Amino acid sequence: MKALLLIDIQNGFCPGGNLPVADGHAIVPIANALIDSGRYDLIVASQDWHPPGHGSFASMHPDKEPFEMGVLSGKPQMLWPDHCVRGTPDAELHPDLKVEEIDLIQLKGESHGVDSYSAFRDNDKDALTGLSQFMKDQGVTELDICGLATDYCVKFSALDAIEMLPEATIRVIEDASRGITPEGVSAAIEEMRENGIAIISSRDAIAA
Ligand code: VGL
Ligand code: ZN
Repeated sequence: MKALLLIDIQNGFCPGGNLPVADGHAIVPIANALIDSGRYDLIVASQDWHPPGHGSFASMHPDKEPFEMGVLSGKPQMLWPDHCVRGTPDAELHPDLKVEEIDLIQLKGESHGVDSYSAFRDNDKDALTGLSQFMKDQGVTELDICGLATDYCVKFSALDAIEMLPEATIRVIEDASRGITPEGVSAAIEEMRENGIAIISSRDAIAA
């Protein structure tokens, strides 16, 4: 059972969005090619889906600016611009993404007091989204992950996948992902490799 997990391919993370990733939109045709490849039995897309005034927003922390560190529920937290507020255009999947082929949408980041980079569980590793159990129930043995952003939600989803789906091979599709900073991306790729995640290209994913 081969699955594709598309992370947060939302307007908010594309140019023009509230937390834009450079060239974020450039992955949409690649994601669509993966979707159309016929290689995947199951396609899941995650959506960052914050309530207004989410605790990860710098606007909720007096004297803090976006991209500064702050504290959320007693833990260090990178503070972000207000982004992907549920029900707003910023939170919608990119309009060109082939959503009709997506089997399941996994929302995340809905609790005020904790951020959720991973599509599998909150950052404090406490509350699960249910996606790992769903994938186990579906018998997923191979999981390819891509999307936005490589150095945050893609990385944390892949690291959780390795831990929470021990039966599955986990691969991250590098050219179908983009990151917030170049240094962050290099460090994330290294950390994922060290943890047993294969880093591949979309060409490998479609061919193999
Ligand atoms: C993300 C920062 C905040 C992501 C989500 O999708 O990588 N990054 N919320
Ligand atoms: Zn977020």
